[in-house]
Amino acid sequence: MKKQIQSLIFILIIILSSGEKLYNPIIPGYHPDPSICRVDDDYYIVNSSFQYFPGVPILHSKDLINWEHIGNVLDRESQLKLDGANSWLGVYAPTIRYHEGTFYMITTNVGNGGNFMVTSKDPKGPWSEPLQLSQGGIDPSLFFEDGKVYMMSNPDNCITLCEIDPETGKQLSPSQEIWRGMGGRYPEGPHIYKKDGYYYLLISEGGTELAHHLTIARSRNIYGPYTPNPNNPILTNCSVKGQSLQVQGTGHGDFVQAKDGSWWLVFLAYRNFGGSYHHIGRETYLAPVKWDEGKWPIVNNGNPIDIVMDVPNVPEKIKDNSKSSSKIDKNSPEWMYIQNPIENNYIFEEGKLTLIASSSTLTGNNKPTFLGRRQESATFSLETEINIKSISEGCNAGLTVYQINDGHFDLSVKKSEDDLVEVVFRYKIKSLENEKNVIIDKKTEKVKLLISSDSTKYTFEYSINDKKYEKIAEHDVILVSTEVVGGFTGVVLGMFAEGKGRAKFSYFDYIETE
Ligand code: 6LW
Repeated sequence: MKKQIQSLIFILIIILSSGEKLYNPIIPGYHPDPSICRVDDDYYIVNSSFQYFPGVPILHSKDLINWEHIGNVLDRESQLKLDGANSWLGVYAPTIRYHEGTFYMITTNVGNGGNFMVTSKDPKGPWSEPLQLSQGGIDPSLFFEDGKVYMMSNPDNCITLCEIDPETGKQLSPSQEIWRGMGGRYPEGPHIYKKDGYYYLLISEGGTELAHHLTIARSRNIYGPYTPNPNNPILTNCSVKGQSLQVQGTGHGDFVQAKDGSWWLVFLAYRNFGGSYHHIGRETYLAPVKWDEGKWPIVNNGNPIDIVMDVPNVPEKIKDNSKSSSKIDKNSPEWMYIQNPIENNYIFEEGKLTLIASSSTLTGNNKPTFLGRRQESATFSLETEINIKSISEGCNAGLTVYQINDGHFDLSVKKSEDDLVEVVFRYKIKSLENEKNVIIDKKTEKVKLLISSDSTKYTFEYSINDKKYEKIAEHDVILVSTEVVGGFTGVVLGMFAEGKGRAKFSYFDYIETE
């Protein structure tokens, strides 16, 4: 009863605080390939995570607008091996589904084992050990009906369906091709929904870049034949109406029906900054869907997606103050390692972190010592402090603006074996590399490092013993954009240590300044 009253009060608050504008993205920063499910009043979204550990962030919302990162589905090495993974590999698009008291998450580990599924009664975890699945392709999804569990994915550029045993993962029926899409490249991201006697098959085409779009087909039989919607694509910004918008690359979506019967689509898109470039990754968006009985779904009235859209009765975005600053906290789900961490290289104390350098550099990408969080706002400032006494000879430690192992800016403090102390700014942008060093007094006690962005540039500064900040470099954000350095992720802001020995970070202050 108490729970029902709480839910009623919450719904009342939402109605009273609803507006006419929908602000996107609903989950900013690198959160691609969203999949969603609703259980009563609660919504859950999962995203792909690629080379980062833990994998597959899971977020919770009561209203589709305000989201909280509640955990990560794959948080043990036994569930997720990331040997050799970079921003092109690792965990691709996941699907989340809820069926008869159990949550299912199915995804692909590209480079380390392929398709697998985990389950849990509680979305916060712990999730089960993985069940390996034999059907290939990427972007697996699940559909439950009459005691049967169907899996779909896209081997050989064709959406393919089979039946599986959810207890063992064993394939129970042959893989059968069901749709090749409308002829766009990379038919992927399939999901099946049953509505008004039809099986609707939603997919992405065009690849995850500018031409990305969503198409849909339907059939009275789950195995087809599927008839395409004459009005495909049902979502695209790659059109005359969408061509000048900052939001591009709309695709990879999943429908959800709210308790009031309304339909919504979550999907990915990216925001361009400084031209046709995006650097903070593919983000999670929301749009209203009109889906009348027996008819095809219409997304956002057939209009392209913008940052602000007129949508009636949308819950208000409540500014989450905890997001404006990040603390070093081992237990907070936002923190990520590159590949499986070497646990002993990370010593957490209240708000502080000692990093022990691994033998790999960031560029070398073999379990480098790194801890970071997504850049979720185009404008931000990030500061840390390193006590000079805490750095070992031979250690280079600092902050990184990291897109991929061959695409990052780094600002650090380095102690050489001859006790020389330097502030180092360097970049690695594909085959371009450079380093700028400022020698500082050995008697310096502490160095502060500051990275900020106004959405078009990153500025790199340092301060010696609390004196005024000095700028060491400033570079266009587009240099670490997906268009320049590649990968499927977005910028992650992190601390790293290379070389030998250790260094202690006194804090990590990330503040969104938008
Ligand atoms: C993902 C595919 C896609 O698995 O890109 O945008 C791939 N869509 O569906 C990596 O995110």
